[in-house]
Amino acid sequence: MSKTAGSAARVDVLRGNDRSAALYEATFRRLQARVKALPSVWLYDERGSRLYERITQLPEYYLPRREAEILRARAEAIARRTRARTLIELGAGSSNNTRLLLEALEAAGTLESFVPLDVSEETLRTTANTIASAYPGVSVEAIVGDFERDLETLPGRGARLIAFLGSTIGNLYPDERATFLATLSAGLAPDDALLLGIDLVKDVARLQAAYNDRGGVTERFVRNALTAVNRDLHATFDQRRFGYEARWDPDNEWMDIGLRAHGTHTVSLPRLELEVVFEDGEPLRIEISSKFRREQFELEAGRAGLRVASWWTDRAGDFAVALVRPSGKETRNE
Ligand code: AVI
Repeated sequence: MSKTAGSAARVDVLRGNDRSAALYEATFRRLQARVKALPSVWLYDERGSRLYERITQLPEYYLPRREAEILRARAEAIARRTRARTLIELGAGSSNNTRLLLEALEAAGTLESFVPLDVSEETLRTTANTIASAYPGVSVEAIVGDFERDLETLPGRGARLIAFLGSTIGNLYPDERATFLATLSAGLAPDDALLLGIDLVKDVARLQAAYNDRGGVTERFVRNALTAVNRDLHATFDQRRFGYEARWDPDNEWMDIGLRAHGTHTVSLPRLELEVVFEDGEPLRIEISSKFRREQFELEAGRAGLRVASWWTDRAGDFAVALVRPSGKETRNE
């Protein structure tokens, strides 16, 4: 389905019904896994997307500021080296840091189109229209879709730069990450490039603080996943019967973010014909947020047929931005 918004932005909605069916199926499966979990897509309804925007402004949540520091210093080099005609952004949200790339690519005179992709239609429409008015020379073709399922059909003319910022790659489980990178890699032409925002392993206290902010915004964001499941699946999650918990898992090097049951109780999900028993103290994982080391990331990229052409960090070494190319495919730009 294609809808033209009031401004110059175009918004395509991909396979809305299929997406819901896949989400319900994944919800059914994960609630019965050894460690119970919900797919993290539930976090990003309209309210969740707004709460996430608030998280990005929190003093404890250093990620977007570190990424902006790197992009401010490197956007011109990225534009020069990629000469991208199409900028695609996966999981675009409000595209705040992406504006640094848009500006550099526009100044380099190569950019023709911007393709933001996100699951949250309302947020995407706002972003697409704001960017269409700020960059009248760039055609904005937004896609409501899922960055894990809709990679095969990414559009674009000429050299494409596919940005996946904010360390959202860390929200994928390792096997999902491998599939994601391999699928992206298979669809890349020799002149295409990926730009990934990657949060790095660091002092545990700082990581814990970033996901346990004093104002409780992250807790509200995470609890909103239960509200969304209750609304869409007529489920009976009771917020009072769960406590918020975000803790560092040193074995997997990820933040384990979710809720823990207070008291043994049963939750019904009538639309899935499912009853789930939570034991007292049992965790319900809502998302993971993996933190990375350079060598490990390069290995993973290599396994997917990708090579890290550049790896830039902020001054404090908290965060990295990687420019990644398909390996073994000739490029004219490097
Ligand atoms: C979107 N993603 C990179 C965020 C993160 O840091 O993993 C989601 C988030 N969850 C809690 N705070 C932020």
